[in-house]
Order: sequence, then structure tokens, then C-alpha cells
Amino acid sequence: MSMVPGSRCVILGGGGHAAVVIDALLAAGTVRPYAVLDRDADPAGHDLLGVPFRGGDELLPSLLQEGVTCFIVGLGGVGDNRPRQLLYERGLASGLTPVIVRHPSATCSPSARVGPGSLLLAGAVVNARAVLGVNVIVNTGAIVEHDCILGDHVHVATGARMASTVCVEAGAHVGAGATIRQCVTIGEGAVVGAGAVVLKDVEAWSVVVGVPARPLSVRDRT
Ligand code: JB3
Repeated sequence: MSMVPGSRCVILGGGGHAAVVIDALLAAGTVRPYAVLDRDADPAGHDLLGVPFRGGDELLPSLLQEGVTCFIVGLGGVGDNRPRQLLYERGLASGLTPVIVRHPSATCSPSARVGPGSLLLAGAVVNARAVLGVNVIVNTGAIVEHDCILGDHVHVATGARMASTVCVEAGAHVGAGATIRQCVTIGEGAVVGAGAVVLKDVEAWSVVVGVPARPLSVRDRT
């Protein structure tokens, strides 16, 4: 989704991941990071890389009145993507537009499709004909090879690598440095542990770890 350069943008969440997102935004020089909303941070006089903390998500309507037009989910996390999904839906419900962030050092094929609110962070690679849903994170240095399909709210963590034609269903998490073999499907809400090597399909809502990856547990869907 292309935004007018300089559009005022709010970042939802103000921790470590949000700092990385602000760096990417500033490097890309497209929309302007205008304010950070955080559930817990004390807003008084504080900022995140120069972007002021304003308070909690209840301030979204007042930010609209100040001319904020777009948002980014700045919450990361290392397993459960449901809080990120909730924040994305909160931003949409408030009438703001989700911004695609692409760090200038990220590579994205012109034939790839990237959904609203998705983040391609420093050094990420998204190759030909890959399809990314909404609010997807391709974190620092991660590789999404040709013809992969990533569902909504998926997080491919730092340095993870997905060979071609991998399908990662909605809300799944691929841990830092994990490797996924060609044509494998990672089911909805599944978690692939850091450093795992996944050679066969992963059941929805399951957690797999190790080399080669094996089931560890089943996640609670509620
Ligand atoms: O591994 C890497 C490279 N990055 C990790 C990233 C993917 O996930 C990072 O190391 C962390 O493990 C994690 O980063 P994140 O999500 O920024 O976590 P943390 O530093 O704990 O900050 C989360 C912030 O979100 C906290 O300040 C919370 O108060 C805030 N928060 C939580 N729920 C919320 C909400 N903020 C808003 N506005 N609304 C919420 O519902």
C-alpha cells in the first residue's frame, strides 16, 4: 500500500522490535514515525529513538485528530502472534492504514506480493513470486525463497531460511535461524523453534524443535 511521503505514522508497541521498525522507517524515508503507543511504558518525557511515547492504545482516536493516517504493529514476540494480530485489528478498526515497511537493504522481487502492514527488515530477501499476507514480519536477514506463501500475521524470525515453495499458514512463527526444506507446509499457529531444520510438514498449532525437527508439544488455541 503506497502512502504519501511524510504521512504521520503511529507505532503500536514500544519495545526492542519497535526500535528496529523505527530504524527501518527512518532509513526508508517514506512515512514519518510520529508517535509510539505502548501498553506499559511511561510516556512522560520519554521517546524511542526520538519518537515520543504518548500513552496507551486508547489514544488512537486523538492521534487521528492530530493528522495521523497510518500505523505499524511494532510488537514482535518469539512465538505467539495473536497479540500482533489483535494490535493489527485495533489499528484497522481505528480507521488507520497499515504501512508496508521495507528497509532499503531488504531485497524484494518485483513479482512478489506483500500484504498491508508487512515488514521486510534489514537484509531480508523475498524472492520471485512469493506471496506474503497482512502483518507479516520477515525479520533481519531472513530469506523467503521463490514461490513461498506466508499467511497473515506470520513471523519469520531473524536469520531464518525458507527454501522454495514453502507454505507457512496464518499466525505461525518460524524461529531465529530455522531452516525449512522445499515444499514443506507449516500449519496454522505452529511454532518452529530457533535453529530447527524442518524436513516435513508441521501440524497446525504444534511446536517443533531440533535437527531434524520433531514435535515437542501442542499449543493451546485459546
Ligand atoms: O529477536 C529479535 C531480533 N527481536 C525480538 C522481537 C521479535 O520480539 C525481541 O528481542 C523481543 O523478543 C520481542 O520484541 P518486542 O515485541 O518489542 O518485545 P519487548 O521489548 O518486550 O516489547 C514489547 C512492548 O510492547 C512492551 O513495551 C509492551 O508494553 C508493549 N505492548 C504489549 N502489548 C503493547 C501491547 N503496546 C501496545 N501499544 N498495545 C498492546 O496491546
